[in-house]
Amino acid sequence: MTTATFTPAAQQALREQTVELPSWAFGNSGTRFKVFGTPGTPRDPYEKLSDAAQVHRYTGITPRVSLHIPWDLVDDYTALAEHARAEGVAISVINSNLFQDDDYKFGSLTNPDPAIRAKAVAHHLQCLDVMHATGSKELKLWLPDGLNYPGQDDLAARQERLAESLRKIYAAMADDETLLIEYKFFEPAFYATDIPDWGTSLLHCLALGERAKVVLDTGHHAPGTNIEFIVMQLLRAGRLGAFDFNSRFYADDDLMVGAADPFQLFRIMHEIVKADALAPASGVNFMLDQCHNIEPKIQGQIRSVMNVQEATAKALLIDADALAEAQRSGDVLAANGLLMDAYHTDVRPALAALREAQGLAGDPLAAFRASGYEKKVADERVGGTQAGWGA
Ligand code: PSV
Ligand code: MN
Repeated sequence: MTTATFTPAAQQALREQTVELPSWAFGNSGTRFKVFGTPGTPRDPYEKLSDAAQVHRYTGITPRVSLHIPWDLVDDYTALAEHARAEGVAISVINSNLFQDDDYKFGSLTNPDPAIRAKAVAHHLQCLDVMHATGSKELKLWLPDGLNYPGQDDLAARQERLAESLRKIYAAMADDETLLIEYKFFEPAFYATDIPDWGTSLLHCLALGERAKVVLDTGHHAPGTNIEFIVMQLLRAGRLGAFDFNSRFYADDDLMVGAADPFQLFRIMHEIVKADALAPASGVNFMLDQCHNIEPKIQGQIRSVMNVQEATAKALLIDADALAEAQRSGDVLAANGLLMDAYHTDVRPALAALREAQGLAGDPLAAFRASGYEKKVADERVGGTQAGWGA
């Protein structure tokens, strides 16, 4: 395998790249069959942020953490934000939760009952309060609403109710705050989901205004979907607000990004690099949305960040001029070959050198494993209840 050397521009892009971490990745998670506990798992949002800060300490590119409300409810968000800052990270996107309240059995923002819709809207106002106390500027909404059976409710009426609920949330937001609307094709609903695809999400965003943007989550598509096409189209429209990295073999598996299909990740990063959307200034928030059910959680996050960096570095290696020329002249094999050459280049030594030049360990995973942090927290975090979905 050829090894890479980065151009100064590629080095700069890799230095500027950031990836946001999800607080929930540090708590326990699992399937409906079993949730395995791990010694040292955080018991509250403070400990989750401390663990997230470890990922930033070793990778240097994960300075922000997403919270999920009410999983990350605390009495004092100013104190939580201060704790994050002291640990070296910042609280960023606030995620609402519309999927764990008994009232939402038949929908939240789309529910036929106006009182339940009002409750779901009010939850977003609570999330806005959290944003104001923490300095967050982005509110993320994933809508689990949908139907299990044809005829269960009126498909069009649900869209109208949704539009009205979203208008109320959007109207409560300040001019410098962004509403991120995530789509997912199925689960928990099996017949029809109310925001199943990027088109539906985009239509609602367009109706709301410029500060409403689409969230693309890798695991939220039918098998075989060309995700890089969607990335390209949303970037063209200026409406890709956030990208939830993870990988999947079957459905919404939430496994480590780059684990199932590193070539797909490379193709996605190619579109992002081409559209100049990599840098934080592009306005696209790249995040991990993952659950580490069986692997050590902090290590799983570090590995994921490294996988994103490797795919990005390979995308940055593509000879854009040669590619444009091959495309212009209709040289299909040369064009495809340029992508494959970049994909098959080993970028790991060059990335290690880049990290070392920034004062980081060349191998963040090995450095973290050798640090003793996991043993330290396992010894310290005795008693209490380990965090998981719902806490
Ligand atoms: C839904 O499956 C989702 O991707 C949304 O982003 C949620 O907020 C998140 O997972 C919870 O893990
Ligand atoms: Mn997601």
